[in-house]
Amino acid sequence: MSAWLINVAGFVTIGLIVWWFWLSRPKARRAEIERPIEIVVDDGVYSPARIEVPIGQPVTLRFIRKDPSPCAEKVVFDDFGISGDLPVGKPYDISFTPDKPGEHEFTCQMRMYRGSLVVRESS
Ligand SMILES: [Cu+2]
Repeated sequence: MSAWLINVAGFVTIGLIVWWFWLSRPKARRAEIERPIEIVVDDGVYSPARIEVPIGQPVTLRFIRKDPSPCAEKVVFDDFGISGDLPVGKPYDISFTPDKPGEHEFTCQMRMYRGSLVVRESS
């Protein structure tokens, strides 16, 4: 009876290990993709000004605006119909899933700040 129980416990443990690895791996990959990409807004430029992301994967862009001038207030992703009002000195996240390949400009409202989001097609 006790040997049977030990066997069951062994199988349960193996099952848990398999389950853990199968489930934890995709999660780890996801976490990497969803890690925010930080973009500093200061002195008339976005840094970095060019960001590459894979197509069809959720992405979070974290804007950190240091420039208090009203020029830097908005960020607009024309091609995706997304815009945001950036607070000064406080991170502001824009999360979306880029579904259009190619290079997409993002700018401030007056198009003085300019950056580009490059959406790579999966190979
Ligand atoms: Cu501007």
